[in-house]
Amino acid sequence: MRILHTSDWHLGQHFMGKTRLEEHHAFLSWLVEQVQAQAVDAVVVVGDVFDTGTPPSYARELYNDFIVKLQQTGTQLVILGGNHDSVAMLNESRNLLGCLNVQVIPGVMADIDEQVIVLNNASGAPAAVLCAVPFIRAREVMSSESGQSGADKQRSLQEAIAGHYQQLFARAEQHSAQHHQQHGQRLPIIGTGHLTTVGASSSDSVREIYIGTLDAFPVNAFPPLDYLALGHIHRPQKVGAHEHMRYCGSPIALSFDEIGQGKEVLLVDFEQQHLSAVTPLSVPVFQPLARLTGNLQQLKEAMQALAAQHTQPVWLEITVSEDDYLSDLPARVEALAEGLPVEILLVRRARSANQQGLSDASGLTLSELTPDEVFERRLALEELEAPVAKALHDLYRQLITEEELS
Ligand SMILES: [Mn+2]
Repeated sequence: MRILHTSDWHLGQHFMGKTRLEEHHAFLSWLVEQVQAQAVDAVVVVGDVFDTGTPPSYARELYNDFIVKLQQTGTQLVILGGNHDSVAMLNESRNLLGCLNVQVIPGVMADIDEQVIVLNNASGAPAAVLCAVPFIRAREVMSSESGQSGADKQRSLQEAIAGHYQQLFARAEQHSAQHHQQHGQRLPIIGTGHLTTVGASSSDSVREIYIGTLDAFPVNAFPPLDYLALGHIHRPQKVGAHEHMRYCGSPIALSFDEIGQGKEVLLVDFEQQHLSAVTPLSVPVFQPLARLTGNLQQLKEAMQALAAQHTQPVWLEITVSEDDYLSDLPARVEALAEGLPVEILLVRRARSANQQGLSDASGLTLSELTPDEVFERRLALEELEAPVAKALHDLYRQLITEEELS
């Protein structure tokens, strides 16, 4: 039995004025080829299929076309909702896709038996049970108790999520035991999740981690699954040192800080009833990205070096040092790129990090700052004593957490 574990496609992502359509199209074509070449029995997509709850038509078309192509290979597909996905939007085509060997779990289901899915091998025989857990919204698993502090809410949510896993796991064990009675062999139990667990590291494009939706779900609160397919974190990694608890990561770099992460999907094999191997498959780089830092002269040389290494245009994030006081900096940087196969998506000033104020003489724009940085900068404009500043900072965190949990 071979599963392909992937997540965090973010179809329809708008990236500093660029569309990812070409990359996503290339990735999904590659994925269908791999499914055939690697004899995959089931594909599991662990959330953030789309970048927003209202994806553009071309992104929906990519999704639909992928499903049609995969269906032609006879491979079972399970789609889970992530925090970027709209439950309602994924739900629209759920029944329709059910006719195409696709199970869509947009959110926690009213009938949780629908989240226990039997996965079949190539010959159509049951080979694994999936506890299909999407991104969990607090209101789906707990009733709001007013008066609870942010920390209490966090704890209640954690307990509710753990309870949800236990419920599904108990049902999956029944399936497995029944199979054992009939065929003398239990079925491996696979779980999914779209959340942060302790030990996982993050990146810029996973903003929720910094502002704390669910800080981190403890690894030991998961039931004893044979394999746990995780999504949400874009860097592929094991959780702790556990071979069987994995983030597959996003298939394309979704922010400049994801450059060089080695994007992959995971082939997960079960022999008899046990996990036998997890094999990463490297996803080709369909659009090269690079980050360059230096003064104007150094940047010019770095751009020329990059141009010599790549045949297709490289998307650049530029940080200018030394020369960053120049008021016509963007134009000067653009001029450096003239005639070279590079496209500059973002120009930063090295000194901006030390400068105060929301917008300042350097012309630093809001788009170069994260929401947290905006708050910190605004706070820095006030002359506050340290305890007051800290209290305001804590209140801000708490507000953000409560907003995310409500
Ligand atoms: Mn996510």
